[in-house]
Amino acid sequence: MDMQDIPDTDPQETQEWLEALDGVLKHEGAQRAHFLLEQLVDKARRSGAYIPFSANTAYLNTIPPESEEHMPGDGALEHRIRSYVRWNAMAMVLRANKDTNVGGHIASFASAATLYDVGFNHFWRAQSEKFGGDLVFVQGHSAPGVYARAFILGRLTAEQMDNFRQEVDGKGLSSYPHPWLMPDFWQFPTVSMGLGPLMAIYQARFMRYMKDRDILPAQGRKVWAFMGDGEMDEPESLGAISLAGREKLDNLIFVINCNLQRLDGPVRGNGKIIQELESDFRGAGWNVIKVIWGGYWDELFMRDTKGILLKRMAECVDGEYQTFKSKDGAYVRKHFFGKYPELLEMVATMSDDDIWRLNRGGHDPYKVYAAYAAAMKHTGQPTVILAKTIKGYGMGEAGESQNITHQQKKMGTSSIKSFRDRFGIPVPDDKLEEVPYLTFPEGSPELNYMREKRQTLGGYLPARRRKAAALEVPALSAFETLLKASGAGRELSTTMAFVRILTTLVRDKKIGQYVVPIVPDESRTFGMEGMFRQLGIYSHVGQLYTPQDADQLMFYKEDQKGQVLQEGINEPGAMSSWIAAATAYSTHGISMIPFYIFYSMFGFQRIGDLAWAAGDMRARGFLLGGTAGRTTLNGEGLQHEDGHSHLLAATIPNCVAYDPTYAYELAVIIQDGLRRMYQEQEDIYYYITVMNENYEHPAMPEGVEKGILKGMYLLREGKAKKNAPKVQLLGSGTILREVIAGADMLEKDFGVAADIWSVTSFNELRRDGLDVQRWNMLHPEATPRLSHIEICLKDREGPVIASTDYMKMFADQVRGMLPTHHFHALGADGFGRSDTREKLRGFFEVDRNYVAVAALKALADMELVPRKKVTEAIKKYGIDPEKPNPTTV
Ligand SMILES: Cc1ncc(C[n+]2csc(CCOP(=O)(O)OP(=O)(O)O)c2C)c(N)n1
Ligand SMILES: [Mg+2]
Repeated sequence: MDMQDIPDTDPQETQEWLEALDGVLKHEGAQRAHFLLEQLVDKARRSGAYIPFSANTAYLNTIPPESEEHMPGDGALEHRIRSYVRWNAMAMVLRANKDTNVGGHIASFASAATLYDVGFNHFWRAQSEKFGGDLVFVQGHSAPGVYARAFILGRLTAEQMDNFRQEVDGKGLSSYPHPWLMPDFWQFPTVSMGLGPLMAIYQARFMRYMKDRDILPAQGRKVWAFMGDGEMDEPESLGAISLAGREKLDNLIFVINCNLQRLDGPVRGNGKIIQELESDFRGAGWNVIKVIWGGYWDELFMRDTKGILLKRMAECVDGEYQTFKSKDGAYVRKHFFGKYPELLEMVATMSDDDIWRLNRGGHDPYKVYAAYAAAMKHTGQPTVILAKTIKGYGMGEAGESQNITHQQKKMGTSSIKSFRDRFGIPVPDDKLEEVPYLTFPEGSPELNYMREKRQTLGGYLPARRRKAAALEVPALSAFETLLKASGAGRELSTTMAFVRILTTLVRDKKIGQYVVPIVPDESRTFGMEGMFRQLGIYSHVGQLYTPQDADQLMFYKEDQKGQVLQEGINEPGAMSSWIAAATAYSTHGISMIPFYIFYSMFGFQRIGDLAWAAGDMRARGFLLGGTAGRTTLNGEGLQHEDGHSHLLAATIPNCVAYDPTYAYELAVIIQDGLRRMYQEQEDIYYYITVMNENYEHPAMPEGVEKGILKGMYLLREGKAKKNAPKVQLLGSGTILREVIAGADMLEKDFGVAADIWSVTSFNELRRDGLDVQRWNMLHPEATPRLSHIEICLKDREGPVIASTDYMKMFADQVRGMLPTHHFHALGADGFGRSDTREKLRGFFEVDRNYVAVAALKALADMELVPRKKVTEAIKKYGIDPEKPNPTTV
């Protein structure tokens, strides 16, 4: 039974207990009262009474009026400024949609205007010489409001405002916060709902990590994240809140704009989203500040001695609250207050307009200020502010509190007129249809006030820093041992090679401390457990226990100055940490070098949208897809064997992906990545697959570095007799070794000369090829340019056979770059399964046998060998031609 449904069987007794409590509160304080209450509950429970747990407090503001910190500054002036911002935000959407239909949102910001305004005027500190700055995640659909304010401040022009959502010709404004599109303005992409809250938590944690490791000074910086109430009822949004609570991230403030609606209708028509979120967050250890009611209600609360108003507030569901605000004062009187005679009596002297004016907390700057001020001061917990607002506030009949309001981008003149009147906007009737932008003249008190406020807080926001000081990255010679042959019988995997590179980097005097190894509970899988002891696992509280393996060399060492981020098992958390590290050059002005290694199968396909956001954010860092390939991770199976992560990586324009085979290739790729990202400060990030298959590694051949980076180089020239048929064999990752074996078989068994190419990146070859083709199309009479793959193969004879551990589509990417070559791609399409590598490679038809057969078949198609040679090879290599297609079984 809910608290509110339990009948009061003895009001006098109730009164006595309440008075006793009042006495304690008055004379001994809240802490003592809290102690006594907990004792009572504990006693009752231990006596066997069933007292269900509730993490909820009354449906009231958390901060009582007498405890509110008073807002400094000029409230009337701020109201006028906010009204102009509201108007311009609406105007830019209406104007942009007059003849373009490009869309935009009015209702979200209309509900959130006060929440942003108070922050801009009083709280959010910009990055400056002396101060690192607060990080503000703006909710995606509120972007027009942020542009509107920047416009009034002269940071954006009217032309830009008119080009809202029309970016192609330049001087446009992006639809939502996108650092890729507005790299000096937006810091955090938030419009893929759910990612903002998740990333904000890890930003706060990473900020603390940098501080604990003495890379950042302690400055009391905060991460502020705005989000919608609809956005907050999803796993991505709520899933990480327990981490923030557990780690006591008091540098984090969430502001949830509870306008009770999402896109289609109410968030919780039959319940109360604020109460639901309150218990979620309190249960997760957060400080919850509810800002439900505005100041006009305060007097009514004072008169509500019997708690009837509170009861009515508690029993109304959000669907009703929404409906009230879509009607008028008379409706609210009848349907809200009208339920109880005492309440009707309470508002008897109020006009319908007075009733209509009874405001919600999120629209009352004084209440919002008090909440923000309390959040800033709160220590030991993250804070969430649950602000109740009205969606489409001010839009009147065009959308206020209406289900259709989210996507409303047109408003009739009468709605614009009432908006004007409601906010006192000086636009005459005959100009209404034009919806002109408003500014405050130079020297006006409003403009001076706005500027002064921002000056006090260190400068304008949002603002994004594009570069940090360049790092001095080590030369390739730092990885010398990997450039040499591993030696006879000394086998290692590329994962082991990677760990050696990482170990070298963390020891580097210049950049070692900026390296951030990130592993999602998989260090032992990748042979990285040596780093536990060597670098320490980051923990804000250090290590409060003796680890079980304390007597061992590589014990599980947690440390406040630990460098390794040891994250949870599934990837969104670790990826969010990686993003925070990979954007530290911008958010903190210090380049960090994150290496996040994970099972490649649990990478892009699990956290694809975060990888996309990382591209948008211009993240710089390394992602390592471990245990990669469809057939290389023997024994696991369908869910673990990845045959497509490179294709997913290819969808991100600034993600550079490689599938190396040899330790020296990996060293060249990582060294160049360091140079490009941290020395040249290119806004790219790397995806590199590494494998757990052990084999010998040759020494780096002379002069191959450029080819490695461009995507392919000649590894071995075919050496068969004169006039022998020739083939070009391409391979990547571990399958390159099958290609080499296939080449040997072709030469030995069929006298075919096979040139072998190590393809480190089909993705890069394709990008380069497309770029060249585009140029050639647009310059039809110029000497055609050649792509890298064309340069490699132009003087080489014979068909091209490419084999990889990924879907055929992966190698097929270069088919169109080779118009004069016969091309055939082998690849591992279909669901994976468990077995040995050898069996799997036969099953998926990517092994040496298939390389040889495919090469012979291509030669037969070109009439360079007789067809019966292909049949002979099929027989000789034990291939069953009637074997089912692996994609179908
Ligand atoms: C991942 C994702 N799915 C869907 C959308 C489309 N979408 C945009 S806003 C919105 C509703 C937002 O409601 P709420 O979070 O309450 O924000 P409000 O506009 O009410 O402040 C939806 C479904 C999106 N942006 N991202
Ligand atoms: Mg909402």
